[in-house]
Amino acid sequence: MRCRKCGQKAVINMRHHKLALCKEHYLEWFVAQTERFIKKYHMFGRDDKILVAVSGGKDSLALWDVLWRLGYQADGLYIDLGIDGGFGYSHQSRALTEAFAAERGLTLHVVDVPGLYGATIPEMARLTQRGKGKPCSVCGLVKRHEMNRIARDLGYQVLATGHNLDDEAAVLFGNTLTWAAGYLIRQGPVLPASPGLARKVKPLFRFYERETAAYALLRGIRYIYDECPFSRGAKSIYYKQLLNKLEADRPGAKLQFYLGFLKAKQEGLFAPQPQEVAAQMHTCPVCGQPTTAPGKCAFCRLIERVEENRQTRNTDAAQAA
Ligand code: Q46
Ligand code: ZN
Ligand code: ZN
Repeated sequence: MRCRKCGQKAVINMRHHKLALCKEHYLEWFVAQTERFIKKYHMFGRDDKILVAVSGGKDSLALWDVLWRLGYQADGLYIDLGIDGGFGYSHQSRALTEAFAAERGLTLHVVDVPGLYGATIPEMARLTQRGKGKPCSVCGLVKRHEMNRIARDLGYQVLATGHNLDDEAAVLFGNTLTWAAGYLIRQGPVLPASPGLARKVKPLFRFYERETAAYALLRGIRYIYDECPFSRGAKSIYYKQLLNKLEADRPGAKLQFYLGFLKAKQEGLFAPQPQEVAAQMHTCPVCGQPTTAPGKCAFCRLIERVEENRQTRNTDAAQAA
C-alpha cells in the first residue's frame, strides 16, 4: 500500500476514506482535519481560552498535542481520581500527563480529588453506596463537576475533551437502544455555553479510535495503555464491539451512523425540547453550578454524604479502639 500523496510506503489505510498515507503525511492530515472540524462546527477561535480535559490516555493527549501545534491557547486539566486497582492507574496516568506538559512547556492544572474531598472515587462510591460496586456513576458526576468548576473559576470559555468517533457512536447506540431522549438532545460535538457552564467541544469526534491511536503512536506520545480497572465489562465496550462488526462489513458505517444523527437533529428531530430543558434549570446554593432540581446539586449532596459517612466511620473506629 502506497501513500496517496508521495508514493512512499503507507503506514495507515483508512478504508472509509479510501485513503492510505505515510507517517509524515498522516500526521499532517490529522492536524489539518482537526483544524477543519474546529472551524466547520464553530468550536472555538484563536482568542478563546480552552481547557483540555486530559486523562493520560491517547485521545486526550493527542488532542492537546494537536491544539498546541495549531497555536490555540489550550491548557490542560488532569483530575486525579485516586484509582489504583493494584497497578497505580491514577499514579501512572498523572505522571505521563505531567511529563507531556513539561516536555512542551504547557500549563497543566491538577485536581487532586482525595486531597480535596478526603476520599478517593472508589471510597466515595463505597461510603455513599452508589453504583452497585462500580464507582463509575460517582466518578462521572465528580469529573463533570470538577471540569465545570475549574473552567468557571479560572475563566476558560471552552472545555475540550478527547472523545473519538468510536466513543460517540457507542454512546449514541446505547442512547438509541433505550430512546433516551434527554441524553440524545444533549449529545453532539458542541454543547453551547449556558449560565455558569463553559461551551463543551469534542474536536476529535470524527476520527476513528484507530486513527487517534495511530496519531499518538506515530507522534511518539507516551500515554497510558491500560484502561481504568473499572471499565472492564462496561456496556460501552460491548457496543463498540458490535459497531466494529458492522464497520468490518461496511466501512464507514460508524461515521454514517453518527453524522446521520447530527443531520437529523439539525433537520428538527428533538427540536422543541432544548428550550424546555433550559427553562427547568436551577442554581445549586452551595457551589453555584446549574442543576435540574431546586436545592443542592447531585455533587454537593454526594460530598455531604461522603463527609457524614466518614465521620460515622471515624467515630465507630474510635469507639472500637
Ligand atoms: S468512569 Fe469508571 Fe471511567 Fe471513572 S471509574 Fe474508571 S471506568 S475512569 S471513563
Ligand atoms: Zn506520503
Ligand atoms: Zn452544588
